[in-house]
Amino acid sequence: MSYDNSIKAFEEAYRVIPGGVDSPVRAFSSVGGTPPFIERGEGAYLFDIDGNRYIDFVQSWGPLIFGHRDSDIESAVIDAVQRGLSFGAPTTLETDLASSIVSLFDGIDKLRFVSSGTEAVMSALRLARGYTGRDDIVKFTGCYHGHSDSLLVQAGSGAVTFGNPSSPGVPADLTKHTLLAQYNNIESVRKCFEDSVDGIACIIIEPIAGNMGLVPADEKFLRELREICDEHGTLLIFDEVMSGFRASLRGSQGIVDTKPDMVTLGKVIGGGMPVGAFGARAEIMSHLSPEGPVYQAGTLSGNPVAMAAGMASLQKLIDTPSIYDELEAKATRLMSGFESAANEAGIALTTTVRGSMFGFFFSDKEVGNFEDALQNDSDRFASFHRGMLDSGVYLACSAYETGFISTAMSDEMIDEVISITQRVMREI
Ligand code: HOZ
Repeated sequence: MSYDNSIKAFEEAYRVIPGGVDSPVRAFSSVGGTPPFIERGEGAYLFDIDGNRYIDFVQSWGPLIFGHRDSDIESAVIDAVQRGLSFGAPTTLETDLASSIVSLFDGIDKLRFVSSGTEAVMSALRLARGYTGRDDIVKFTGCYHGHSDSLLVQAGSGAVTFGNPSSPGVPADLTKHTLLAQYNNIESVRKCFEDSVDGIACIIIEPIAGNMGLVPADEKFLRELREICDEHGTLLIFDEVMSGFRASLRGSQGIVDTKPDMVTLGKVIGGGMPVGAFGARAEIMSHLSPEGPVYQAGTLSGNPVAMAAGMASLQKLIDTPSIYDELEAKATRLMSGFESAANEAGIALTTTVRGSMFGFFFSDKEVGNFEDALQNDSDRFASFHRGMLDSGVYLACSAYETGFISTAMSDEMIDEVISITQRVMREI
């Protein structure tokens, strides 16, 4: 496979964009080589500017449940574009999408749209602090909630990919209010409550963590978090930017019983367009401006083209709920194939599936938290990633990200990927 055009494009991008990319993980730094520059997507495939074709398991990091260029979503976007790109004024599209989403999430009466997951989480935290009158928050090592200051502490995703779990430029005065607990370890959460001086406004968690690889929280652990929050008057926030509409139609709520006080959603509800949202029961949301004093705003919030794409995508999911069983069966087929291939090659591999999300670690240990995830053999991951890419399989370019299945992938395509995997596992 030749990457000549991408290599040249990367050099040119490097001159005007830091690292040549607009989001760090995309630079391929942890797997080596040059990122393919993408020309177009079609169904299950991506095509790069060298004319290479890849089966795409990244799916724009989650949103493209129906693959690239789904005709319903494309028509809805074209129709919206023809009526105007942005108004900075209310449209009924926002109400339609908000109504559909709140009807799916128990305990969420209202939500507000923003333009990204980072913005959704940042705004949710401000609201939680404004509502409770407390400053401290609890987050879990390895959970990534976007790049806002309070949350860029021991974050997974791009931060850990580059070995910098926290970032310079984030004042210690801010992060002193971010208390860290270990994922799936309730004692570490209790300790945060003992240590907190200012009182804890909220616990924020990815109930299905997708940014330290795919690591779901135990049901018992989530129940215990709910109990602790109720005991202390602390809000429980489920960050479902990745798992919302991916793990199930109702995100983690379709899988476990525990209900959060707030939910943050992101890219997936935009069907490929930039969207985020945060929601809670009406009493909490009434603290938000203009109903209440907690300020939050955005010119592109609820953008009509993004709302139209999100609504078209969500409507298809609501109309065909069996999609989730099909996607999960495909993800399971792929991960079983990866496991058998690793087994035959004498390589240790642990895999996980949640709905259309899949993850794998080059490790013989079950992964229950960030510290376990770091035991992954990163050199082997890099060789595996390269071998798969060179064979036309586009996997996330970091061991600490999640893979995604789309409805555009057939069982035959997955079987073809499994036979490639068998060869690559033998070679690495
Ligand atoms: N770490 C982000 C996904 N979890 C990467 C997003 C991107 O580079 O587009």
